[in-house]
Amino acid sequence: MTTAHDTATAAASGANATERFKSDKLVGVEGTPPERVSTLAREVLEAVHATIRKHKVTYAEYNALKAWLINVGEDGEWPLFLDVWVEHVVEEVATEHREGNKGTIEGPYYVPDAPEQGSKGAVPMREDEPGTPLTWTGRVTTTDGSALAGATVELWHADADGFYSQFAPGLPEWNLRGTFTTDADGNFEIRTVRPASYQIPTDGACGKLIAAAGWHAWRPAHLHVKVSAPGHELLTAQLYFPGDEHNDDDIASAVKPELMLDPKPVAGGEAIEYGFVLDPS
Ligand code: MBD
Ligand code: FE
Repeated sequence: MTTAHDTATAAASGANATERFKSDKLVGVEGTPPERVSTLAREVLEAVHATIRKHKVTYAEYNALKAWLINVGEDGEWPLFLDVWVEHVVEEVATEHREGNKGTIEGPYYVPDAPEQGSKGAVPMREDEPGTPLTWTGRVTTTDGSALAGATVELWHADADGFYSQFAPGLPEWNLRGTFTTDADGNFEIRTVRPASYQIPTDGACGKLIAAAGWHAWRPAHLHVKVSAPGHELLTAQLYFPGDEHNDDDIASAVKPELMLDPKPVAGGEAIEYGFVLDPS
């Protein structure tokens, strides 16, 4: 039997992430004053120049860098590279004013418009979906504690083998991706399965960097969410499971103590309780 394991490649998931990004995001610097573009570009380049001087970078190393950067593009891994090693600082700066829930990075595998499941239901999954069943209950409130009815909770996560639908082959289109809407009291209840820890693709340019540097390629198991309500800031977050061996050395630096779940064993699986507090916009 052919499984996603046998056929998932960096080139395939990277190309998907690149196409996805190009179709979803408004990209451009229109409206950004030239002084700001100049400052940012100059300071990034100055940091590169300083590194070259400090470490006396050789022509061999410079050419290896050039070849590697070309590979990142060829493998479609710019979304992966940037989201793993850069996005966490952008997220930190963007959300430092918040009083509500802590968030974290979006990463490369979000897809908008996942199927609507109401306030209570299961995410789309295969009949024999592997993994420990999870029942997740929670409430969405605003910073003064009042419930937000009709708030949207979008959930997406890897399966029990660490694969994301639409980025690894062989999975139903919306597997483990769903959109939920809070009820009149701000509550939701979601049934899904526990995801596995995630290893970023090792056969592409990012994997080459990791191997050459002697790093590891792992993210701890996580559930991705986007939570939104009219008049409130969009919250993008990930929730983590205690005891995962990569909670303390996530390659994407995206774990925060506030985002740790506390799963309780129940008949037929585990129950988790986690709600969200949104900042008024
Ligand atoms: C992921 O699943 C992820 O969440 C991030 C941030 C980067 C790579 C893969
Ligand atoms: Fe992820």
